[in-house]
Amino acid sequence: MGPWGTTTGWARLLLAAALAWAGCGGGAAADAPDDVAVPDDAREDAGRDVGAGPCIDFDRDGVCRGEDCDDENAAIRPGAPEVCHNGLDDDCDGVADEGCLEGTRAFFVDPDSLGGSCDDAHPGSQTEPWCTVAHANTTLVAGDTVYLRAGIYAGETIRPANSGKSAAARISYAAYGDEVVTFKGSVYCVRLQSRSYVTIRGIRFRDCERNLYLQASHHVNVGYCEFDNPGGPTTWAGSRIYEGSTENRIHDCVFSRYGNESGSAGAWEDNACVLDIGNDNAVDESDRNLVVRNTFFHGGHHVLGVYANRNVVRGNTFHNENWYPCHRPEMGGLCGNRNVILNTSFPDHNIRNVLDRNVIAFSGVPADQDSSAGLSVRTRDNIIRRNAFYHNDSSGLALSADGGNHNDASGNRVYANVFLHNGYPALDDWRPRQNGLMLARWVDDATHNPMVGVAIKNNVFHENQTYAIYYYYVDEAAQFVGGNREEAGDPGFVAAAGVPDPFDFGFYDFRLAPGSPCIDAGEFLTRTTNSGTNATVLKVEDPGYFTDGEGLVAGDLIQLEGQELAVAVTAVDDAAGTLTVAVPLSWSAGTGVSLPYAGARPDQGIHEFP
Ligand SMILES: [Ca+2]
Ligand SMILES: [Ca+2]
Ligand SMILES: [Ca+2]
Ligand SMILES: [Ca+2]
Repeated sequence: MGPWGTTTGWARLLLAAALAWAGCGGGAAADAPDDVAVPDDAREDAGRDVGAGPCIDFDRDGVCRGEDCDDENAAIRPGAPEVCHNGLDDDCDGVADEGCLEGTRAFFVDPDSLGGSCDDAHPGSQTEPWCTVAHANTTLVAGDTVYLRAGIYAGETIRPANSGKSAAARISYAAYGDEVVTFKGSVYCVRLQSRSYVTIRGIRFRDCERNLYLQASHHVNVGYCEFDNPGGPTTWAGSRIYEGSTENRIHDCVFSRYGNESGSAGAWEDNACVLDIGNDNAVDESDRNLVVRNTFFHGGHHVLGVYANRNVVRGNTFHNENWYPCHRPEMGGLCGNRNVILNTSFPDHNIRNVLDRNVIAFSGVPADQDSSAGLSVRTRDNIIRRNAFYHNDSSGLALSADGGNHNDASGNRVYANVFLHNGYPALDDWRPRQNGLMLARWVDDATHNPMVGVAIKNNVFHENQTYAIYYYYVDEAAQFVGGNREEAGDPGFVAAAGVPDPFDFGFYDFRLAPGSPCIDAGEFLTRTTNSGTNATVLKVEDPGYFTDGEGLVAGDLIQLEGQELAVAVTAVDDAAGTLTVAVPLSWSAGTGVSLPYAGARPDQGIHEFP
């Protein structure tokens, strides 16, 4: 059995949490059998499963949705070849990119001499291993893998002198088998500057001053790692992907605990964040990175910040309930904050990010303000869909222009999300903070961009305190709003009662139960403006609902009104107003366009029934 032929126990726990939201657990049928390293779903054990139901096979790969860990990508299914280095689990065995380091030239670092006495003058074999990662850094060339044996790596940094050359010829650092490899107390855990094609896998990092720093680097894969700072932050960002770092893939990791209260009496501040992509204060094209199936929690100012373009953030879980000591006796001396922020100082930048199928929950009370949203968006034209927003302190989602003309939240496409029980701020009794979704310009003057063209469709709002959607100095008539279920009674989810522990991501089940009023109650997202016969270019009113996957994941499947075939989008042209699809279709002008749906029309919410 080679390294990563099996999955460690802690990785299994992560997978269980991530799969519940990555689409793999969203199907109508039973969860995966136990022999694929995913524990049984607690919901089934509690007798709450809705049953197998009919076979839905949107991607027509011959595997029904419940057994297909991605039913919107025909290349991903049980039995498919595992595609290496894409950060995805192509064969649905519960592990991404397994076996992909086998066959590379292997070296060993073994500080505790488990396989043989270590010496950096050794050849680096399993029985004659090196002692230090520092030596590996200077030695590895493209095509090499260094396996790290169990132990504490105090003060070490992953910082290769060379780059890999291609996806197949990488430089890789991996924990050996299931062994527990822990870096501790380094100035940097990982520091890559102008490096590419590097893989880091299965390593725990504790209390490094800076965790994962990817600077001007590309095609770096980081999987099954943990970055945690119980000792508190030493700078603003625990991890950063910046200065034009692109096409990096961060998957199946845990990023946690980077934040505290700073300042002094009368001016307490919320300090630090867990991971930033791009730069809030400069144009930084750290675009098209993939952040998939990670768990993020406990940041000071936020957990994840995105300040760049076309990044894909999919199937992650976020929470930031009150956790760090602060001077708020009314909160028991503990503060939290927002989960995710998309911000910019340059309104023409930092657009078109995709936030899909994430859980964004339990934002907390900051050290410096009275409330926080789950997701705060101050940039344009992002796709925010199929996320579950619940129990956030103020809004689940806040679209705002906090920085005046530095910000512009126009043109976001907010669809098929669930907003449950947001907007009950512990300390803030101001009505704009008490809703599911808020669109706000704080000042109604020319120094604040108007917010226009926001699409809000097919979302389900339930048990948010005051309103589903609240507009503050924003013209509702200038947005595209329709097909939502806005505080209209029980939406008929499979399981949405009670209050989960913030770490229990499987507690709610936002699939629709039989008889749900959300079934077939959504709208088509856009409509064609041309007609076609066996054609592949659809002109549509608004192509911005859809993504071609940015070269990171498969393009969206779309399905036309009155048709059963879902086909993949291969290009989205905003300027031309077109979608190009992989398989020819025939349609008339005015035909509705949706993500894949069953029945007569799309459903409301995250999951299509049955
Ligand atoms: Ca399928
Ligand atoms: Ca599939
Ligand atoms: Ca796999
Ligand atoms: Ca893969």
